[in-house]
Amino acid sequence: MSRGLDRRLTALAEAVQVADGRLEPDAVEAARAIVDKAGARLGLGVENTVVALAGPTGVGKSLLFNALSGAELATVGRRRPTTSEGQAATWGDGADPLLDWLEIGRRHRLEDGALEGLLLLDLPDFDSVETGHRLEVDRVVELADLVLWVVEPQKYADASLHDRYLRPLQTHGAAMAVVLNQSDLLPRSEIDDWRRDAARLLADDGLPAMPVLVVSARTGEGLDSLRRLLADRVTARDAAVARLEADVTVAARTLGEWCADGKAAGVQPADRERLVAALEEAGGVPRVVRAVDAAHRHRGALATGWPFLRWVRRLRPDPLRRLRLRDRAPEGKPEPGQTSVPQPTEVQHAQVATATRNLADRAAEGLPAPWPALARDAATANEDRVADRLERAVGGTDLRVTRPRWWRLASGLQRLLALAVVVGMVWLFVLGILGYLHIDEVLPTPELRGIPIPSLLLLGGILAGVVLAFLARLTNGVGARRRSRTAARALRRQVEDAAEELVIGPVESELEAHERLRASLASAAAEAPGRWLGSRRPPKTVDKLLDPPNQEHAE
Ligand SMILES: Nc1nc2c(ncn2[C@@H]2O[C@H](COP(=O)(O)OP(=O)(O)OP(=O)(O)O)[C@@H](O)[C@H]2O)c(=O)[nH]1
Ligand SMILES: [Mg+2]
Repeated sequence: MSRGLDRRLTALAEAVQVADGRLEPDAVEAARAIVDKAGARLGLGVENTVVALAGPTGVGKSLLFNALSGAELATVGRRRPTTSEGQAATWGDGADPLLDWLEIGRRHRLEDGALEGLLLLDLPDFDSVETGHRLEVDRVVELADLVLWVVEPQKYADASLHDRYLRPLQTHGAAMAVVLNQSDLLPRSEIDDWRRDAARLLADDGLPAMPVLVVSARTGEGLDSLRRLLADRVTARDAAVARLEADVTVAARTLGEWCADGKAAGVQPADRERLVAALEEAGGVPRVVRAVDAAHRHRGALATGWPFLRWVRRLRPDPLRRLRLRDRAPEGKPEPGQTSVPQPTEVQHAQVATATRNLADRAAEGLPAPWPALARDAATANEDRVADRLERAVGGTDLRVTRPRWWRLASGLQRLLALAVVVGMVWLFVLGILGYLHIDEVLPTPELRGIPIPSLLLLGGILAGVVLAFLARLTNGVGARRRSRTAARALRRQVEDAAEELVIGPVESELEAHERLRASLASAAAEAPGRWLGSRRPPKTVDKLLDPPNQEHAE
């Protein structure tokens, strides 16, 4: 019978789990209390039906209790308030665990076939001067399966009844009835007007379908109808489930006030892009990319430049070494605190913070409070870790700065050309000295096509070396650009991972939490989402659809 309720309770429990720590603690606690109460109540079985008599003082609750019990169990008094402690009359066996749970000490066992399973409670007055009475009534009204609101001709319109109990319990139409007592005090002609007026007030409270019974506890008039109503509910054993269903509906609606009826906008690609760009700036990525470019040119010049000018190059440090970055880091194995890439500046921090907040705000668009704040908190929760995480991302990136193979060839060639220059120079120097000593006839100078070979070696060596250096430089420029692009892509991937881990993941998990809450509340409320989610007060029509909420269990 209660499979639908079980499903709804499971859904509500899931919703409570998601809502915990996110939504208003009081509302979450209230929903959790419903889940706990329902578990306890269902655990005690639905064979017994708990019916509470509640109402203002002196309306005749105790007399009615006695009349239904057929015994002088309760004290009926003229001094108000009379009843100060709840007491129970039970029809049939097995009510004790339920009464223990209800914390009702005074118990009377009765025999009556028709009301077998009824557990009737006489309560103190709810508008008592005694706070203890009020608390006791509120406690039991919270737990009872069916509440009979007892009033009399003077008190049926009391604001405390309507404002404090009936209107807030709009959803509980199936778990309540109104008993107009002391009808013997009115002339017969006025009784119908009274009933009509009471029904009108109830309709105003949002309870148009609630049963209204006119009785007199003194004369016994109308008590048969009341007994019939009780017998019906007791034999149907549906009151406990109906009551809990109404409770679950209220809890789901209350939590639903913090839910949108659709999905959030989600993380926007443009915002993700801006965040990654800001993180790249903060992590010094442009600087590293420039260093990759410069390092390749630098190393290329050292390897392939004109040997006689290399010493100038050697005076300058290697741009990548200067940042203490490795050419080839094993990807995903960063070493924190190893690089000399500068820490983010204040301005860069601020830019990351702005991009983060914008991303969170836009992602949570379409959601009511507190979700935008939750998304923002999630997005900024890792703010302190940004600098470290970026350093790890940059330091751990495999920059893939490789030395091209042709450098060795070019380097060898340059060495050969340099040798030719030196040989030519020494040769010419020796020739010069021999000429000075006028013994240059001793060593004939070989020629190639009329050009003396030593001159050819010197000049040709210089010319070829410079041309080779120039061509190599052009090629190295191309290589540097290609390598810096590769490095930029690898760095971007790492920074994207960091953005995902620090900001985007946490934001998306909040949006998912909202989705989960929305879905579980929709199944907990057993209503189509959108009818009531996100609206502070559910529309009346929904109440009508749900009243009585146990219809679904009639099957
Ligand atoms: N005429 C008339 N008097 C009634 C009727 N029901 C109760 N009374 C009287 O109303 C007075 C109060 O009745 P109780 O049963 O003690 O009222 P109660 O609602 O239990 O009051 P508390 O215990 O103070 O909350 C008593 O004098 C009853 O005799 C009724 O149907 N007709
Ligand atoms: Mg009483």
